[in-house]
Amino acid sequence: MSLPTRRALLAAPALALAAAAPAAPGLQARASRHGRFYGSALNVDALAADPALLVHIRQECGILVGEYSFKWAELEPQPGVFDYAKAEELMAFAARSGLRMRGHTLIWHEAMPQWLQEQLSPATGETLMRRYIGTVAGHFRGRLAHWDVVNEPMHPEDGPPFGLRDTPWLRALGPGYLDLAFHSCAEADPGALRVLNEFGIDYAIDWQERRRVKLLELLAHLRAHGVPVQAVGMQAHLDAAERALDQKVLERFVADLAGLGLKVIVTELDVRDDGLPADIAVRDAAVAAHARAWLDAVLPNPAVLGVLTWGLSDRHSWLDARFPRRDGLPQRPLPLDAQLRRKPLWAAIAASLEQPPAP
Ligand code: 9MR
Repeated sequence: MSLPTRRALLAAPALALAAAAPAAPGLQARASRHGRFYGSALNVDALAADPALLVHIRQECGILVGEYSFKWAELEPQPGVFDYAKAEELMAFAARSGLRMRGHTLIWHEAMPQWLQEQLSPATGETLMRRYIGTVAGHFRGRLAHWDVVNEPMHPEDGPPFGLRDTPWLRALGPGYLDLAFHSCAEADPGALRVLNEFGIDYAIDWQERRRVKLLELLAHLRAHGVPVQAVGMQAHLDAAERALDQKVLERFVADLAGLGLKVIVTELDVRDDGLPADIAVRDAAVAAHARAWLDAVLPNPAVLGVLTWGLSDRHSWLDARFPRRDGLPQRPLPLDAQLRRKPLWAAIAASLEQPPAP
């Protein structure tokens, strides 16, 4: 087979070229060489609105997670009225694309429906939690690879034991809400890996060090008391302008998690660049180098099962609304740019995933 001439390439319709998925193996292909996975969060709206993105999702990913569609406010908008329509759209896309799904998330202090915030009390908490997890995890039983059973439970500054965040669940049930959540999930869908998912555990700065220390204490306690937590999700919402990335600290933390018998998943990787200059090449290089340094510290540990980014393309990221750049430019936090071209961050993730974990 002869290669197309430069003239033929130039003559090819630009649209066809732009729509074609890249031929080189995607991130999942690279991750799977060492038995790991790569995946992305996907917003259900993209299924109808962005077919070009879906081509690349299939090319790069082995697993997906709904960005919003599996949260309580979405699944049970009114008491006892369950609506799985959007979650099932994502499940169907994943199934016909040969992709696995993660469930995100059962118990969280955000995305709670209004009625739940009103009803949740020490008198109702246990029943509400048991019923919700039993119903929802039961509905998806056998179809999800993992559940983020409890999301973002840590906030040592709040004062409750174990560095736990002062949330409606904590106030209703005390620290035992975690036990109840993990046990209920284990009962309803024993095959889904049960994950505690957390952010702000990435850097060698005081408030994050406190979170790591307290999280390890909490997990040691849960494990010692037979609570069936099986993995920790390190969200990895990184900041390219943060200088306190200490690979030794990260290595130690992941080793400590593994020492408790836990698996680790990088669940929501992205790299904000609002602290960097406008120049795209400068930004892309800094974002890639930052993620590479973080991943190269975490991924060598064989307890790490895989990596997901919080979106695949810069077309859509929560960061633009949450941390808008002062110059008004869109952030460039994800592996593909807004035209769905692979960026230096893509290459950094690929290279880090390709290195064999330590034996
Ligand atoms: O990206 C998500 C955004 O679209 C939602 O409005 C928001 C609230 O449900 O959640 C965002 O995703 C968060 C995730 O669920 C948990 N970790 C932090 C993520 C970014 O805020």
